[in-house]
Amino acid sequence: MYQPRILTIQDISCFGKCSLTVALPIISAMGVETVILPTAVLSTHTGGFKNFTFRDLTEDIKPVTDHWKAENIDFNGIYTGYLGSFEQLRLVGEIFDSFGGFKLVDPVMADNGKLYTGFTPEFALGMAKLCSKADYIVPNITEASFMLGREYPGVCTPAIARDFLPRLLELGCGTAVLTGVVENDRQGVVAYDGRDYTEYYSDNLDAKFHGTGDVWASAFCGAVALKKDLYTSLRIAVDFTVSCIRRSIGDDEHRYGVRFEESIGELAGMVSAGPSGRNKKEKAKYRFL
Ligand code: PXL
Repeated sequence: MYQPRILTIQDISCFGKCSLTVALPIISAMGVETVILPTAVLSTHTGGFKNFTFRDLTEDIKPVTDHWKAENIDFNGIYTGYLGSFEQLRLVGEIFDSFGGFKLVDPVMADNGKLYTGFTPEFALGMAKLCSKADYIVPNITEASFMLGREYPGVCTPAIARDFLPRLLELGCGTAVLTGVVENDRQGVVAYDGRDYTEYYSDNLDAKFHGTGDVWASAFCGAVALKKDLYTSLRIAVDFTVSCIRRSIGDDEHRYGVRFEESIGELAGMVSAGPSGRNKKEKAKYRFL
């Protein structure tokens, strides 16, 4: 039976529950073969930790992908997350050109109006160029602001999302998804493919944990690889992320990452659950823009 295979390209933060240490288990749990290309190995992620180690693996990227080419290995999709340098952006662009499947770019760089340690506004423009080659991009509003050179508007409302999304599409991607959109007491995502806006919201849990963007993007990648429609893919990713956050609330020891391990068993059910969400009942329940 058909099993999709995706490649995910991002760092390994050994401690801290983000990037590859969440992408690999989450996408695998969805029944999708997950090939990894680590771009760097860090002792921890860079959010809130000091003196972390950083082993750059840029030099290994080309030999690894050359070997895959020689072995005729290919993919149904490629999902990129945290990338650490202009050279890595260039190499990933080459990989996009020479391997198959959908291309999903999570331009991991920033949150809450600020760039993460080590990133510059120029890097954000380089990331915007990589987005031109993507079928899907999934920035938060801070990353979108830096990539478009626009002022950070603060909380991303649905109206702000509708203002930003057409401009994100002008970067050249197929579908842009803004994550972290807040509508009253709900939080969710809004997508735009140049024709339709598609949105999905769940409860707005008043909690901030590191790595939730990576959890969301990983579940979204798995759902797209399984050929779920856009609405269903957004829904699976939001519902899974909310489940992970819910389990983590009150756990002040683990703000460096959510307790996704305890929710991972729910993913198989979310993936196999019937309707696409575009039937009448679902349409009545969730408002489309
Ligand atoms: O969660 C995103 C992420 C991934 N990888 C590294 C990070 C961060 C966010 O800070 O530092 C190394």
